[in-house]
Amino acid sequence: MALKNKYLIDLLETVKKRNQGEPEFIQAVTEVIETLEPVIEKRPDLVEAGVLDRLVEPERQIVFRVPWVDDNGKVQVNRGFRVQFNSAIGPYKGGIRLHPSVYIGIIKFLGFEQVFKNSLTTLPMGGGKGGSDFDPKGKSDGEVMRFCQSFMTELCKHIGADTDVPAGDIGTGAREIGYMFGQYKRLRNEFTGVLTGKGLTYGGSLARTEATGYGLCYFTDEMLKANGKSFQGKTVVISGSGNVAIYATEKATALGAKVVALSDSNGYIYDPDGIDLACVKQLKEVERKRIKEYVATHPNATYTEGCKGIWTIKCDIALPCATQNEIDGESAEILVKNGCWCVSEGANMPSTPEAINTYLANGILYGPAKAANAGGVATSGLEMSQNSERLSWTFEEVDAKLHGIMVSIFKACESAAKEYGMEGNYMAGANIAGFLKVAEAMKAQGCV
Ligand code: NDP
Ligand code: 2IT
Repeated sequence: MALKNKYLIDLLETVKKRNQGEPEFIQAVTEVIETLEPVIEKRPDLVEAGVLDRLVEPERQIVFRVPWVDDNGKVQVNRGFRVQFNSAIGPYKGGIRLHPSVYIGIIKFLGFEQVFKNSLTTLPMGGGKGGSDFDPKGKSDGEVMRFCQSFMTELCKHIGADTDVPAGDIGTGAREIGYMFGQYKRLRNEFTGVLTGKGLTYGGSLARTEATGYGLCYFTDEMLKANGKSFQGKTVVISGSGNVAIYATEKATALGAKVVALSDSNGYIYDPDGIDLACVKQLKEVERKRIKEYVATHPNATYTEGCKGIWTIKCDIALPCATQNEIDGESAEILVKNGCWCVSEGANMPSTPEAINTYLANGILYGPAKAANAGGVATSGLEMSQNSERLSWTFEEVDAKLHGIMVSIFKACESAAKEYGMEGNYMAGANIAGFLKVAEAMKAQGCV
């Protein structure tokens, strides 16, 4: 999409100049600015208040050394990040990513998207993200614990239940959150809801583990229904085999679909009989093994090296649940050619701009990440509520609230897209609806 508005063209130029060497952040900002053009034309007051100029600059960025000692007694050093992007509508909120590819540009793109996503949830949460280039893969529990304790020793100075509340993301699950929570409590002598995704014995919420994958399917189901379709009897391909992929598989299957493929960064499995999720949970959640082990016990299934090939499998619905830019223009073309008619995003920014253009040009039902995967952080918001009132809700209560929130997010995307003349473009709808609440709050609070 080519921008026509001079103010937005100049703003994007400034963002590109100021954030050189951070292509993922520039990609995320470009998509939002492009879809906000009709809003900006209608709302000169927001331009006057400098809302967008402020929105593209994080409120605060913290970068720190994370030294820890490995099992051989050797000192290791990683780099830690927390980007506190926007607190207009609530305390900063967003996950912590532990992956060797992490650098400031990844954390900034994730923090920027989190601002809009959290706004869409209807809950009072600002946007933030953190992480480190530490790779938990192949590390012992002791090494992971020492890393997490060191990471939190610095991070604890910058977060708090009413300031900034981190959670999980790639490489950060219940184990890591537990070690971080323990260290925070010890350093601050405070038992508060400073992290979400906690274990159920110390303040975690039921259904938070399932929330992102379930929420993705609730959102997608609503999008399908609005277009006269459903999951029933459909073939689904899901990338990744981590937290989001596993619970998306569980819910899509419960809604009547057959999930035939999963992946990790080494390759993908294809099971024409439908994925045996109990086996995947055992392999990934308990044994921390690779997805290729699945075929050892499933003779009808095949394993193929390389993760990109998963998009060549014929399907009705594709749910990318691994990482950013995992579907490029070429993969999107193959999906369309093979008859795929719906792509809904569990991962953050899994589709390149070329892939998105291919979806839109071919009338694919496209559920954008900021809306489709918001169920995780929404349930984190529900965990914060439970922590504040020192009560725990039942699984059914949390799940029903999550379902209601995902339906309302779909409706917000649908109606914003329609109002601004882009009916059916839920990406534009998500960006616009997410933006407007934050923009009004920023304008009301003055130039801060
Ligand atoms: P996990 O760490 O549990 O799983 C990540 C999965 O994606 C693994 O199968 C991993 O494979 C694969 N993966 C990670 N990086 C790459 C890569 N560079 N190339 C190919 N495959 C890769 O993370 P989650 O399931 O929590 O997160 C998945 C996605 O969902 C991320 O984009 C995350 O930001 C997003 N998300 C997560 C939420 C949550 O609540 N957890 C909420 C909203 C979005 P391998 O094991 O080989 O690394
Ligand atoms: O990308 C995301 O929304 C998350 N990783 C979840 C963040 C959270 O605070 O639950």
